[in-house]
Amino acid sequence: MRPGMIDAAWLPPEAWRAVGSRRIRVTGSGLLVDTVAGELRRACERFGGEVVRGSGGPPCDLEMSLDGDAGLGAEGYELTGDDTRTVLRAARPHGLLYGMFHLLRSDDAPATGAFRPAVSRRMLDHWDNVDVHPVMGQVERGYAGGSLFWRAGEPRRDLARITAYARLLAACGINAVALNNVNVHATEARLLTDRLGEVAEPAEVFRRYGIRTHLAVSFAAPVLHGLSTADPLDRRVRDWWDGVTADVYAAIPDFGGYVVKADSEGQPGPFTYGRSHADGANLLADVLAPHGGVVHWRAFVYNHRQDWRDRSVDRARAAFDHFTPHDGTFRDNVVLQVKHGPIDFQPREPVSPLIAAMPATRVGAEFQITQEYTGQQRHVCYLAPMWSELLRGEQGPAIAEFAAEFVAVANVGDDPFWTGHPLAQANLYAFGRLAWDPGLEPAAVLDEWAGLTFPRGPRRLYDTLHAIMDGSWRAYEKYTAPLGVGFMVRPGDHYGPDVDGYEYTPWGTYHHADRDGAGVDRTVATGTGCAGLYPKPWSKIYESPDDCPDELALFFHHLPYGHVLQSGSTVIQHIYDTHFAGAREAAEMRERWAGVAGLVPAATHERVRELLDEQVRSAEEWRDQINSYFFRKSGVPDAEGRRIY
Ligand code: GCW
Repeated sequence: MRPGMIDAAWLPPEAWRAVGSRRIRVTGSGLLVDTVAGELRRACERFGGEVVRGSGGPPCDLEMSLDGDAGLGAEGYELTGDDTRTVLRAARPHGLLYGMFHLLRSDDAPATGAFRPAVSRRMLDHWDNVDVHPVMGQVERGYAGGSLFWRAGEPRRDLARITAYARLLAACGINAVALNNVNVHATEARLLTDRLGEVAEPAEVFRRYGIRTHLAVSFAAPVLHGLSTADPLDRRVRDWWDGVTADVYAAIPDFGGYVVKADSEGQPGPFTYGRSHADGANLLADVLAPHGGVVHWRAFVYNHRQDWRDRSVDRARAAFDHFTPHDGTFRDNVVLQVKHGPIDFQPREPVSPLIAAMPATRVGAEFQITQEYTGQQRHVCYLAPMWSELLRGEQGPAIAEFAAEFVAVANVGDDPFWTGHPLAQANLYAFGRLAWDPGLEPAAVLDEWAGLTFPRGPRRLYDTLHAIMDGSWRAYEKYTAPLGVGFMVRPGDHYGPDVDGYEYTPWGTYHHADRDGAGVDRTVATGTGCAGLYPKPWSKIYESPDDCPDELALFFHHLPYGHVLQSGSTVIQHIYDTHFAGAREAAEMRERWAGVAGLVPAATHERVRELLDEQVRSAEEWRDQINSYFFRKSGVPDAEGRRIY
C-alpha cells in the first residue's frame, strides 16, 4: 500500500458498481437524504448511472422515497420490485441510508422484504486518549496504531479519514459512537468543557451518516473543574452538570449522552460520597433527559484489590451483587452497560448472570471487538461465532432476549488497514451486522464482508477465507486457557501465555490448579455460588459437573485431571489434545493463506502473511507452556506420547 493510503475495507469503489450503474430517483430532503444522494451520485459518476432528485419525470429503475409504512420505525426500510425495478421505501431518512447499504451487499439481486434493526442503539466505544498515556498509549488496548481523533494531546482534525470511517460504520449499521476512553484522565475530562470543540467537529461528520456522538466522562468532573465535591445529591453538583450539559447540547444538538465507568479499577464514583450507583447514574440521567440524552453506566465493578487467599470473594459475582439490588431504581434514560461475561472479555465465558437479572432496567450488552484477550489483532480470530452463541443463548441465557442495545469496544486506529490485522476488519463489520440482526449466521456475515471487501474474487478466495476464519475463534480457544478457566495471560499487556501470571495477584482472575485438578468452584453446594445466580435451567446445568457444557467446565468447577468430560476425554487429555490441535490449526491457516497470493491486494496479503508467522509462533508457545504446566502439575503423561517439555 502506498504511504498515506487508507484501505477501503468493505466499501471499495467496486462495491458500488451494481447500484452505480442504475437510474436512481431519490425523493425526500434533509441531511441524511443528501448523504444518500451524494453517495449514489459519486457511484453513478463512476459506473455510468444517474441520480435524479424529487418526484415526477420518467420512471427510474431504483426508486427511493420516504413514503414507507410508519411501522418500519426510525431506521427500517422496505424493498420491493423485480428484475428490472427496485423500490426502496422508508418512513424516516435513516431507513434510506441503511437500505442503500443493503443494496450494496446484496449486489444485483436485492432480497425483498421489510428490514428493521433488533435494537435502536448499536454503539461503539472508543478507548482513545487525548494525551498519550504512559502505560496504555494513545488508545487503551488498541492494536491498530494511534487514535483517529487525537495525536499526542492534540486533535488530529483528519476529517477525510473520519468521513471514511463514518461511512464504513453506517454501512454495517452502527449508529452511535463514544469517542474517548472510559478511563477518563485529567486532559480528557476537559473534552466536556473547554475542549468540547474537539468532540463537536467529528460529531458533525458522524451526524451526516446517522451516527450520534457520545462522550465518556469522569464522575469527578465537577471536582476536576474546581468544585469541592462531586456528591450526586449535592445541589451545586447537579447545577454544574446541568450547565455543562446545556453547553454540550448547544454545540452538538444531537449529542447522544455520557458513558461512565464509576467506582471501577480506580475510576471515581458515587461510593466516595456514600451514594449508590443509582444515585450517580440518575443524577446524569436527569440532566440529560430534557435534551434527549442517555447515560451508559458501566456495570464493570469489582474489587481489584482482592486477597487471593480468600476464596469466598468471586469476581464473577461482583457485577450481579452490586447492581441487582438497584433494579427498577434507574431512570428510563439510564442504560446499564454490562460486559457479556461475568469476568472480562475472555475468549470463553458464560453470559454474565447480571444480564438476565435486571428486568426493570434498560440493559446494554457490551462486547469487545478490539482483541485484547483474543490475539491482539496479531492472530486471526473471527469473533462473530462467539458473539452469535452468546446472543442466541447456546450455552446460557440468550443475550438478545434481555439486552435492549448492543455496545462494543472498537478495534480501529490510524493503521492503513484500520484494524492492524486486515482480517480483523471482519469483526467490526460483523458486530454491526449482528447488532442489527442477532439471528444472522456468522458464516453468512463473513460472506457479505468478503464479497464487499474483495469483490468479484474467485470462489477459491472465499472458500479459503471461510476455511481460515470460520473456525479461528475456536482454534484460538484451543491453544489458550482451557475449558473456560480464562486468563493465564501475561499480566499488563495481556498477550501470550503466563499461566500463573495472575494467580497470586489482587485481580480476582484465578485458575486454582494444583497437583490433583484445576478450575474455580463456583457451585452453590461447595463454591462461591455464582452458578446459582442464573435463571433455570442454567443454574442447574452449571451446578452439575456432568451437565455443565465442557467449554465452561473449569469456569464453574474445580475438577480432577482424570474427570471425564462429556466429550469422553479426561480434563488432562483434553488439555493436551486441544493444545496440539489448536497450534496445528494456526499452521494450517498460514498454509491456506499462502495459496491465495495474487487473489487479494499485495499489501493485504503481505500484512496477513507476516502476522500469521507471529500467530503460529505464539500458538506454539501457548501450546508448550500450557501443556508443560499441566504435565508438571499433574504428572499425567499424554496418552499419545507427544512432546511435552
Ligand atoms: O478489559 C479491561 C482492560 C482495561 C479496561 C477495562 C474496562 C478501559 O484491561 O484496559 O479499561 O477492562 O473495560 O474498563
